[in-house]
Amino acid sequence: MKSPTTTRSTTTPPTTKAASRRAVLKAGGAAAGVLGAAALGIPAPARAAEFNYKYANNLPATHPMNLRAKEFADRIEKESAGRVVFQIFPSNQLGSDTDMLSQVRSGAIEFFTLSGLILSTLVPVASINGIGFAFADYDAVWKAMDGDLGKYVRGEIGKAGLVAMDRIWDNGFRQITTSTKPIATPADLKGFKIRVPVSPLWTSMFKAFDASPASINFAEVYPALQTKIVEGQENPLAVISTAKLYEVQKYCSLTNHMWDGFWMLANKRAWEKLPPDLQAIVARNWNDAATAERADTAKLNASLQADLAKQGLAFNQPKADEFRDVLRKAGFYAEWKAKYGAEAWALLEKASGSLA
Ligand code: X2X
Repeated sequence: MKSPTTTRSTTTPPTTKAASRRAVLKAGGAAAGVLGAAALGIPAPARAAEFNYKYANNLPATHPMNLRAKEFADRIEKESAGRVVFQIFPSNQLGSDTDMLSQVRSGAIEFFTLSGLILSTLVPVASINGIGFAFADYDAVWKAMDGDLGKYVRGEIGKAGLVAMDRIWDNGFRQITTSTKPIATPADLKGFKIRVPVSPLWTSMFKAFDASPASINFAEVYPALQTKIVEGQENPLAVISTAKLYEVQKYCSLTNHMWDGFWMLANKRAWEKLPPDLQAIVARNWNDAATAERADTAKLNASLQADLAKQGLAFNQPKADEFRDVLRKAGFYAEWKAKYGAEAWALLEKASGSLA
């Protein structure tokens, strides 16, 4: 979207809607609901910057991703002397992940954070970090994603016409929640109705457990659990907490079955419109925001269990090896190695160790 390049006014008050939206964002987005209502249908921002860009995502305004995005968007505005201004649209305000992926491709939104697994509907290799039980811990994750595997994936994203910032943001290791029973062994997943994000890797993995996965965008997860369209879902604790999934789930099984992260994606034309000095400011700040968000999220994922237990979730800790064995015997690793190809698989195994 091209905005008029008038001088930024500091005297004209912003519109009421924009003012309340900014107030909520400033307050740390304490109330996603209020933010959602305020931002619905808002026109272009009152302050005219040279580059008014939209950044959209699927997470609640209270998640570290949105808190850090707001902080670093402010830095971008300051460092660029007001030439680049980001409006942040959290919580699927601009549509589901599937919708937003189309929008960032067309240029209707300029920036968008998306799970690599969902991005794989466009860039097949982007789901590779979600291979079941590949990473033992965060050290292995960052070694891969800040190293050769991440570089390879970003190269493929570039070939598909999107620009990925270097540092992937943390979603986290994923855990299974249910309204019906704890998942203690792989047998508990047989016939289990579980929501998975829209991605062939997720469907394939839960089918390998003989579960009954349903592909549902995150925007619909809470109501799908509430109305019992599905029995369970899987997400890191920071998402289970900020999206209040504990209100509609009883059990949380700490399976740590995969690591998931969000690529900060830019529409290519919007990126190339920024002169090099502004590209440098934007890239550095989004990468620094990712670093800060990783620390916040890892801390939350490690500390939230007690909080969530107080909210009524019953926790159990299944044995990961039993689940991994089922995947191996089902031919899951062999199948995905063939799909991604030997080169990408070797880059994964460099950080994960042998997955055969
Ligand atoms: O859709 C999900 O479950 C979420 C929020 O984790 C992702 O964006 C992949």
